[in-house]
Amino acid sequence: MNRRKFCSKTLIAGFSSILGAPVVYGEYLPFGLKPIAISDKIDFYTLPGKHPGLTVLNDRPVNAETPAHLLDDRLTPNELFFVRNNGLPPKNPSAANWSLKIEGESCQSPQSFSLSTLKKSFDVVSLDITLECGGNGRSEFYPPAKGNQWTTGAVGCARWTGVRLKDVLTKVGLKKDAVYIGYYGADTHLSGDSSKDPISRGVPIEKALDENSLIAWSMNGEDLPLLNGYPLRLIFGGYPASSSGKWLEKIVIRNKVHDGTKMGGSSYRIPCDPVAPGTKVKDEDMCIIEKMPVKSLISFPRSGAMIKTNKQLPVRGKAWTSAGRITKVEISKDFGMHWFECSLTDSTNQFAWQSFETQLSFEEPGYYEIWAKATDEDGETQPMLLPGWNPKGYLNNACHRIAIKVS
Ligand SMILES: Nc1nc2c(c(=O)[nH]1)N[C@H]1C(S)=C(S)[C@@H](COP(=O)(O)O)O[C@H]1N2
Ligand SMILES: [Mo]
Repeated sequence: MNRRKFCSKTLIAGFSSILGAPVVYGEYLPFGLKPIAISDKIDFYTLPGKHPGLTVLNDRPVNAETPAHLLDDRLTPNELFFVRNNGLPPKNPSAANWSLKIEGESCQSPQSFSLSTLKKSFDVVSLDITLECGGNGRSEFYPPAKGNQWTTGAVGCARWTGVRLKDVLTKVGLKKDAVYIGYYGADTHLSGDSSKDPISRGVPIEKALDENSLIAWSMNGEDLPLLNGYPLRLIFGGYPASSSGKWLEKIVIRNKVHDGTKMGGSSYRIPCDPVAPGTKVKDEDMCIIEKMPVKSLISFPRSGAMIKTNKQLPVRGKAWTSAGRITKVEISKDFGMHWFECSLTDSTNQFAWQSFETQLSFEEPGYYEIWAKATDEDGETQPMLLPGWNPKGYLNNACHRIAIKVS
């Protein structure tokens, strides 16, 4: 019998330093084998309160997306909800000492509300609302757009509980010239410069006064996770999620379009008129995104699934829109030549995503793609190929595609 040959102590020490952790049974590791976490580049980096299956795109600021197959739940669990930070979250925010200021040139009587006053003084409502980052799908644009290379997972739908922003704004009073609101959060700029905001965006006053616009402290019946804005945030369905301010400390009522950080230039703005890919667009020709497009995503099976011929394969997913409700979701297995209509659940309220489901079977062995396409109440539908290129790669609502191998 051959005696096993083991790795030397020096080699094990080297592995340990690459892994950032001691290799506990290192002395038994056969010579010639490398820890798989080195050869497969396994990522042990997990975010506090978040599922290890999230794809971390950046850790400073934290940006993490949810793989499509982990978006199969009717409501996205808190630990699976994507994270998009522009700065550094507050360290240990205290709900007990939290206060929300409402002020601004178009505010009649500026006021501060503690979290408990908010909860006591206004109607408490819960709504299922989809949040999607304006840059979701950015990775597909060509020429490429700078920024987090989101694939499909900067989206989720949760049940948010809080008070209507409208009720709070009515309490402090709007001056006649109020046209916009802006938010400020307790997160800090990456540079450490406290005079700079990581982001301070907002919405037109009509959107702020919408029944569905919330100041929320709870997500799926629990406190907000720290990374999703604990203890208080704004929720605006149908808008780019960048308007849903996290760690909310202050709302300003403005007599002009809010001019906070990331309201101008190419941030969350697209050419007012379509441009050819790669075009440089002047600031004055850019318009603020005020509507997220109709979209869908296949959450089962996961891309790369292998199945047998003539087996019924269940296919499931989610669809959402800023306009009313989704009226139809179709699936194709032949690159969009033929489409099959799926069964579709109702939405619980406006801006909630809806679940679709169908079954497919495949007669011939080989490679297939399954594509999904949603249509909303306005008759808007998803393009099969990339929609209009824009400098920052926003609003990609091309059909979601997954790959299947049949044998
Ligand atoms: N204070 C604050 N609010 C913020 C952000 C931020 O960096 N700071 N990011 C915005 C952006 S760009 C998005 S897409 C959403 C992401 O919300 P989530 O991290 O809860 O998924 O929060 C928005 N609200
Ligand atoms: Mo975003």
